[in-house]
Amino acid sequence: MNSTFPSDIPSYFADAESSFDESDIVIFGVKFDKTASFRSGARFGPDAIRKASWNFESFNFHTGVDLQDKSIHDYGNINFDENADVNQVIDQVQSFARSIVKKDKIPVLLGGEHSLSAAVVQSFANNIGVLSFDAHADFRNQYQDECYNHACVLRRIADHVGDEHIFLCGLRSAGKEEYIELKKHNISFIDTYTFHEASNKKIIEQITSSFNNRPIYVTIDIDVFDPAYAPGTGTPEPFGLNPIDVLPILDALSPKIIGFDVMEINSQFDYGQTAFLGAKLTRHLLEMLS
Ligand SMILES: [Mn+2]
Repeated sequence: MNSTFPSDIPSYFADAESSFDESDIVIFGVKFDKTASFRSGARFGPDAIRKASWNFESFNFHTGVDLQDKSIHDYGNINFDENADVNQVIDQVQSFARSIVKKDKIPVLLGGEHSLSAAVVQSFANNIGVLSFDAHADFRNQYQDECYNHACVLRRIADHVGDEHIFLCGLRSAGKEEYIELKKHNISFIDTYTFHEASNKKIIEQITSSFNNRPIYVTIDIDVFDPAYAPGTGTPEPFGLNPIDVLPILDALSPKIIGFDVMEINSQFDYGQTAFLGAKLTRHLLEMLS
């Protein structure tokens, strides 16, 4: 949709003005969505988030941070062969993310389909915890003959960090077999119905106690939010979270956060509101990272 964003805004994430070498945080995009099973188009996510990012003031009075004071580099999008399959792209993302992590910089992935998050998690040692915001369990061992399918991402993450070091927030959709697997593997989660009734304090306590002081990687599938806030996504699922309700959780965990991603934004299906939400969330997390 050409009219969603002005055409004369820069193509990089707003306020990400540092070079790679001088940066503490590296943003990169991956325009890949080949395993999409319902509505593809998450490949448009990275650039839509970047364009939307210019809508906001660089200073946020709520966090007290001016993003211009942070050393952030926007690498752009990772190049891959247009015939590349998901395994090849996963390998590329993993080695690129590893080059960031090795230099003690914080990786921030803009997706792209959710399967890519596993590659960034794998670029860290396996002594981390992963907080996943997702409407879906994505806990299938295989889907459509692929191990790295968007429907398997949490399972691949569990393979790396261990079942007990995952927390899933905002669940409201899982196949019956998948739900049984989730229970069998004893994955900690808070579903959207429980989340709605619980206090922030209780939710934060539950998450922090399950991570037991580990460093935390946060993966956000934008479909965790109610389609009223995030209609621009491949598999929208009603009864979702209200975006402002996740901020206290992110703020409480922020001293432990070592990287994050924002995935599955598909700007073909809305007027930009999902990309604006993704960009604002990205900015908020960037502001909170130490
Ligand atoms: Mn999802």
